[in-house]
Amino acid sequence: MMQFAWQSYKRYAMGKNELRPLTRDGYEGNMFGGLSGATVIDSLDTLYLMELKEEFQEAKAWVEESFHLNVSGEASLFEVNIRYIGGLLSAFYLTGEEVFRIKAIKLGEKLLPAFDTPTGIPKGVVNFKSGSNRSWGWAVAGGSSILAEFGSLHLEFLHLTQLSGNQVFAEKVRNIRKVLRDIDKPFGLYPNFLSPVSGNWMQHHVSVGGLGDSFYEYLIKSWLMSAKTDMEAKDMYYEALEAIETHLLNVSPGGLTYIAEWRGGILDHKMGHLACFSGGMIALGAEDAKEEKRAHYRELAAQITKTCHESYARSDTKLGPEAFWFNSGREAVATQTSESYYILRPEVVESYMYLWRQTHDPIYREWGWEVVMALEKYCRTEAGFSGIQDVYSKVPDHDNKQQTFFLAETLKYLYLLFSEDDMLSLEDWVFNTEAHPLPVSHPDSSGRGGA
Ligand code: DMJ
Repeated sequence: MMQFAWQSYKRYAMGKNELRPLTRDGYEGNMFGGLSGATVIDSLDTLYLMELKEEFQEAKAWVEESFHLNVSGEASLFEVNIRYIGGLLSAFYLTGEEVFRIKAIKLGEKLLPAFDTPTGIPKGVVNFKSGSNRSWGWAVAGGSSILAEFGSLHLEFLHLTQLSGNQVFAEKVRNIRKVLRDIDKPFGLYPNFLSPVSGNWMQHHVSVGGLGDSFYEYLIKSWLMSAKTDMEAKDMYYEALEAIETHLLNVSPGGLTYIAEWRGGILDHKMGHLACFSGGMIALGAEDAKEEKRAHYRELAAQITKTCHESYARSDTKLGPEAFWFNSGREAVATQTSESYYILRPEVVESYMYLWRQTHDPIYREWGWEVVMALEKYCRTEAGFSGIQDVYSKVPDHDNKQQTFFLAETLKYLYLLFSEDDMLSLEDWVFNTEAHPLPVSHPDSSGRGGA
């Protein structure tokens, strides 16, 4: 599947950000500030791991010859960080090739103007030409930074400092941590919108899905990546998880455990596909919890992952919708056609991978295989893989996009699900939120991971 996805991209869209398989052309999108080749950078480590050597060399050659950083558009700080910086860092740690290290650092420097705000909380958008920054227009009247965005820089920025010797990257993310640690949190919860000017929350919307998700993930992973020395990250993670459990966690009448969304105390009884990463996160964090909580977190992780599997199993295609609800007697299904699409997202197979590593219960490989079969049946087209508009229709209406995270994450997590545990051991690696592996900073480590 990876070979087919890569070769289709190479044939029709090499150097563009993403392949459009129906129209057989490339697409640049508007998130990357004029940078190209997002699929190349996002695919490097997956190709390398799968020992697709020729394909990896093609990707590497493109980075060496054609990946230019002298671009001048507006970029998403978050997306450039998780996809480009994350992809380049992993490629460096896996191969030791300098080109990846150098380009990661240069690109990191281009992101720094996003942090020029009164609080040091970065704005979401950075202009590569002028060095100005701004918030997304849709984020509480254009005045907010997004928790999942400014909260998902920590892993990559610490590695940028380690590989460049430049402390500025680490200082930026330590300051974000300090602001978040010191601020009052309603019921211990972290709302999704924060003003980078005043440092106050802008709206009391809390979600473990979109807008919030990877902030929580980066707390537990910061702890793990620090070889379990970053106590602050550890404490913030378990405190946040307790608040989520108290205020957002629910069990449906049919017995399905889910994490709802919280709006100033009122719950939306829905879970986004994005929130399904949380089964894996809770499993990953279970072993370092207080002893009396460990078994509980293992069980919670399994129950949430089971619910996410139900959202797949209850569709006609056996792929899950973008969001699913628990109300009016309907459970784990989308209630509007506008939420019925599947865009090749990874979160559910990501959780299967973590739960497999933790339990070795064969059910997770069975569920992963169901996804493989469904992808082959409904998402494979003649010229690459595509998302679909409606998981409840057996006649696929393709969305004409082979998302870069399909190659970075979905196919990588599926591959790891069917690999031995020492393939990127969780003792030695953490995955950034785009599934790019970064080495744990063991006290005796040389600074390079080695595969
Ligand atoms: C990816 O870019 C990352 O996993 C991000 O954290 C959330 N959205 C997509 C995949 O769904």
